[in-house]
Amino acid sequence: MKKDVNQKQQQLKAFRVSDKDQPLTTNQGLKISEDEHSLKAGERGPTLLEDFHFREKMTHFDHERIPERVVHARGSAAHGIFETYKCASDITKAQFLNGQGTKTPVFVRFSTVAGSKGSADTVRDVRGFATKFYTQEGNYDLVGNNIPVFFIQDAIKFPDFVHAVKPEPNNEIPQAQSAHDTFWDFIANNQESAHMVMWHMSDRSIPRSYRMMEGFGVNTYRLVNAEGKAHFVKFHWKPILGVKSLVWDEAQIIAGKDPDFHRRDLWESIERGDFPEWELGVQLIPVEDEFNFSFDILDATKIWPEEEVPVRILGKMTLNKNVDNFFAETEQAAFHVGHVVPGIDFSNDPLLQGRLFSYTDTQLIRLGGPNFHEIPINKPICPFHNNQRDGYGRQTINVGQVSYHKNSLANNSPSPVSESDGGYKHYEEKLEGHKVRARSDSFKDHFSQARLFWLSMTDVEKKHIINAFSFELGKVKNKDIRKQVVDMFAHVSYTLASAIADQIGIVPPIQVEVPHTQQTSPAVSQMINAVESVKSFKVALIVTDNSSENLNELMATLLSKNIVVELVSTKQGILNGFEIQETLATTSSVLYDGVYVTGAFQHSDQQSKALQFIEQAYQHCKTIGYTENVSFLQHLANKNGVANNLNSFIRFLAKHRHWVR
Ligand code: HDD
Repeated sequence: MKKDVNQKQQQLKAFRVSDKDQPLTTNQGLKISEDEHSLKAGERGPTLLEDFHFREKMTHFDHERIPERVVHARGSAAHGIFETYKCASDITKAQFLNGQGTKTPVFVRFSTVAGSKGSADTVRDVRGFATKFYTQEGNYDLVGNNIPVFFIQDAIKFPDFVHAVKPEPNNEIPQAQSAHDTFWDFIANNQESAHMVMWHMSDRSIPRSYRMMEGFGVNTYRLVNAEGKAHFVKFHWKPILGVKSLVWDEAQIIAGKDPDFHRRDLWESIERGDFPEWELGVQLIPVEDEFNFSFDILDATKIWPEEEVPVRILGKMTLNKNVDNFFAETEQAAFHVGHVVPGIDFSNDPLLQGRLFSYTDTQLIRLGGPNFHEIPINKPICPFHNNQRDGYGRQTINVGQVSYHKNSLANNSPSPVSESDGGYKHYEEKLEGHKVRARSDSFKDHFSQARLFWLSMTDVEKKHIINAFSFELGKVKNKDIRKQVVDMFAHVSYTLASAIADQIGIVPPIQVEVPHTQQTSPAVSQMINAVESVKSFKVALIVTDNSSENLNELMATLLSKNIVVELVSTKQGILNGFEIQETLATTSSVLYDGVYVTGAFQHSDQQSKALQFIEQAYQHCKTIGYTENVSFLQHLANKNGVANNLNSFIRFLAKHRHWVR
C-alpha cells in the first residue's frame, strides 16, 4: 500500500454504498415494482398480512432509533490524519508517536455534555473532544474535553453529577443547561467541583467553533518507552486558530437562529478545504517525581500548570473529510478510554479507573451488544483475532473448529505474543494498601487551583465569569442554594463571591480565609494567549442597491485573507452582478465574526433593519466596517473596532472582539 493512502478510508470504502440510479429492492434484493400503496383487498379494503414489502419497510423504520449517549448525546465528527513532528520514542513506544512524519488516520467527535441529541450547539456546557487513532497496533482512543479538569474526583459520583446537570426528572426542564437548582445544589454539596465550575463559568464553555477550542485528556495517564521508563502524562490539543469564544447573549440567540451552528461550522470548513488543525502535546512528570507537587497529580480536578510542567508538542492533527453518513459513522462511533496501545498506560486516578468500566458498558446498550467493534467506524485497521464469538449482529465469519485457548487443534492459536513482539503489558506498578472506601487527604484542597484560575484571568474574563455565575444562579429558584454557592466561592475569591451576591439578591458572603496562594498560570487565560488571525472568520458583506465600492475587489481582498464572506441584502437574487446568499431576515449578525457595509439603503425601513443587524454586532463587540460615504453609520465612527475602510476592518477583525465599547 502507498504510504500516503489513508488506510481507514480504504477500509471504509468497502462498506460505502451509493443508491443513486439503482433499482429499488427489498433487503433481500428483490426488485420492487411499486412503493406508494400497501397491498389491499380491494382499493378501499384492508391491508393484507401478505404484504412483505410493507412489513419489512415498516419494521425497519420502527426500529430505526437507538438510545442516545447518556452524556455527550449531541455531537458531530470528522475524519482526518495525525502526523508526528518528531520521534517520541524517548517517552513512549507507541508506534504512532514514533518516527518523524508517521501518519495515523483519526476520527474525532466533538460534543456537548448535558443536552439531548437534538439540543442546540451553543449552550453553556463543556465540550467533548474524543479522538480515535486507527494505529497499526490497534485503536487508541483519547477521550477528552475542552476543559482540563473535571467536576468530581471519583467516578462513583459520576451518575450523581449527571443526574444533577441533566433536566430535572419531574418535568424534564431545562434542556441542555446547568442554570437550574439541581446542578447548583450538587455543586454546593460537592465542593471538589469548585475549580471546574470556574472554567465552566468562563468563556471556555461557549466556544466560537470546535476548531477554536483546546482539548485535554483531563485524566493522568502513563507513557512508557521501550526500556520500560515511565512518565505520568496529561494530553493536550492546541488549536492552530487559537482559542476563541462567543459572548453569552450571542450564544443564546444563536441557539434559536442556528442550533446547528458548531456542526455547520465544522462541516462547512472541511467542505471548503479550510481544514481544522490541532497540535498534540504532552505534559510529562517522571514517575519518581509523583509526590513533588503541591497538588496530587492523580486528582482530575487539578491542572499541572504549564509554567511548571511545560507542554511538549508531538505532532499535528488535520481533519480533512466529513462523514458520508451521520448515523453509520458519528452516531455509531464508540470511544473508550481503555482502548490503548503499547506505550500508553493508566494511572490510579480514581476518575479514570471508573471510566475504564463505563465506556464499554454503555456501548453494549447503545449499540445493542458486544460486536460494536465490527461496525465499520469502530473497526481497527490492523487484524484482530481472539476466541470471542457470536452475539447480536455478528459480522465476522470465524472459520475453523477451535474457539478456545489453550488448544492443540489449532496449534494453540491465536496465541499471546511477548512484549517484544508487540504484546501489551501493563505497567508493573508496585502497590500495597488497605481495601478502603476513602479519599486521600491529598485530594482535599478544592480551592487553591480555583483561585489560581481566577487570579490568572484578565479583567474582561473576570467580568464574564461574574456575569455567568449571576445568570446561572439567577435561574436557581431556591435561595438557600444561591447562598450556599456564594459562600462556597468566597473560598475562591471574596471579590468574586460578593459581586455575584450583589447581582442575585443574596447577602454578601462572610469573608473567609482563602487559600494563601497568589499563584497564577497565564497559560489558562484565553485572552492572554489570544491568536490574532482572520483565517476562516465569517463576515457578512451587506450589499445595497447603491453599494459604492468595487465589490469584485472587496471580495477578492477578503477571500485572499481566507475570510469567509456571505453577501447579505434586503432580498435574494442578483444585485450588482452578485448573487445575494442571505437577507437581513434569513440570517442574523450573531452568525458572523464581523460586518462590512458597502453602501446606503434607499428606503428607511430597509435601513433600520440593517441598523438593527449592525448594532447587534456592535453590542457583541464585533468588528464593523463600512464604506466612508455610508452616512447612517456615522454615529459609530471612531468607536473601538469600527473601521471606515477595508484594510482597517481586516486589521480590527483579527482581534475578534473589542471589549471596550
Ligand atoms: Fe465520559 C462519553 C469525556 C468522565 C462515562 N465522555 C464521553 C464522551 C466524551 C467524554 C468526550 C463522548 C464520546 C463520544 O463522542 O462518543 N468523560 C469525558 C471526560 C471525563 C469523563 C474528559 C473526565 C475526565 N465519563 C466520565 C466518567 C464516566 C464517564 C467519570 C463514568 C464513570 N462518558 C461516559 C459514558 C459515555 C461518555 C457513559 C456516554 C456515551 C459513551 O460513553 O460512549 O460511558
